[in-house]
Amino acid sequence: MDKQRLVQTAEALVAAKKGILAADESGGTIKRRFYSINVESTEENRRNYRELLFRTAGISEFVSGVILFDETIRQEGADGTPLVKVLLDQGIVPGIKVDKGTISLPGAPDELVTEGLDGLGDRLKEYAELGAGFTKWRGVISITGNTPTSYGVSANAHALARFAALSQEAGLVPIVEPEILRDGDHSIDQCFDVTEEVLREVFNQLAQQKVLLEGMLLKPSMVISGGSAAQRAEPEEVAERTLDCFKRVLPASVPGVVFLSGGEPDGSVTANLNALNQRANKVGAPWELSFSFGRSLQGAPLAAWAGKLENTEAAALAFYTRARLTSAARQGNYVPEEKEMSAV
Ligand code: 5MM
Repeated sequence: MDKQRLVQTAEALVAAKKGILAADESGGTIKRRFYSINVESTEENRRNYRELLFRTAGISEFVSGVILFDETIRQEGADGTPLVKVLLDQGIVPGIKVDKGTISLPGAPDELVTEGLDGLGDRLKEYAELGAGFTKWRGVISITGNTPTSYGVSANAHALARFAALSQEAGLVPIVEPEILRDGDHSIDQCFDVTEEVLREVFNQLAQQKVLLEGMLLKPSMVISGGSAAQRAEPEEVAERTLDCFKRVLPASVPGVVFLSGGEPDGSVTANLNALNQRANKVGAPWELSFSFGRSLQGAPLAAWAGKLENTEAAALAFYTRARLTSAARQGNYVPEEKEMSAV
């Protein structure tokens, strides 16, 4: 394992002002996203849409890495240039989603566990040859009256750590994503408790499986109120509770946190990221607090594109604007813009 290279890549992914674009929607997810704009999910449409994101002029100012799906890492742009090269030529690190989605956890039908460990070592070797510098695996935890159970938490944490150890062995920086879904009416206190339990177990498993913490990134959800909670916590409280939780369970040797957006509206997820960085600037935090957003970076450009070639420029502008504002929030300098407010 080339430890130095892992550390360098992890640090580059959370370089100042920059974060990650999650464009790794699997077949079913991209189909749903395209359905929302009345576009058929063909290979050509998926290529055209993702290529326009990757070729958006100036995007490397804000984007350090892009998480790809298996199809995309093998795909060529309209002029025959591999999409991986389009990214590498701009100094953007290509990454790859390597999990194979979730199934019901045996013996715990209300919980999910992520598949994809079988044969992962060989797949990682191929992805490294194709140009990937990092990998991502997502575990899914939901907060309900009877979940998560300690069995559900430990099964997901174990798989995340197995994935991380295998990735580092292949020279790839693992992005460990234990997503606690926002669905439900739970309070921010319940989210705090579940986040603490999950991260504690994830880092316990990472330590047991000898993962180099300096050569990985954490992709968590923020500590927030459930999406349908009667009273939702404001950004300052989200920032305070999230950092308080992390201080208990997240080792300082992890170079960075790249938050997911989780389906939270663009305005509020950006304000939350901004409050997190403002608080970290004030009270201090050992980790870079950045982003690895899917929906919150792509909602506006997807709507502007609407599957039409003539909308490419408008979609690129929408993506550039969301990336610029998210980068501002990543530095604690975000000021909502009027145009942006009407677009979301
Ligand atoms: C972009 O969406 C990713 C792929 O999801 P599926 O495997 O369900 O198709 C997803 O893993 C994403 O990277 C994270 O959930 C973060 O995305 P959001 O939209 O929550 O920022």
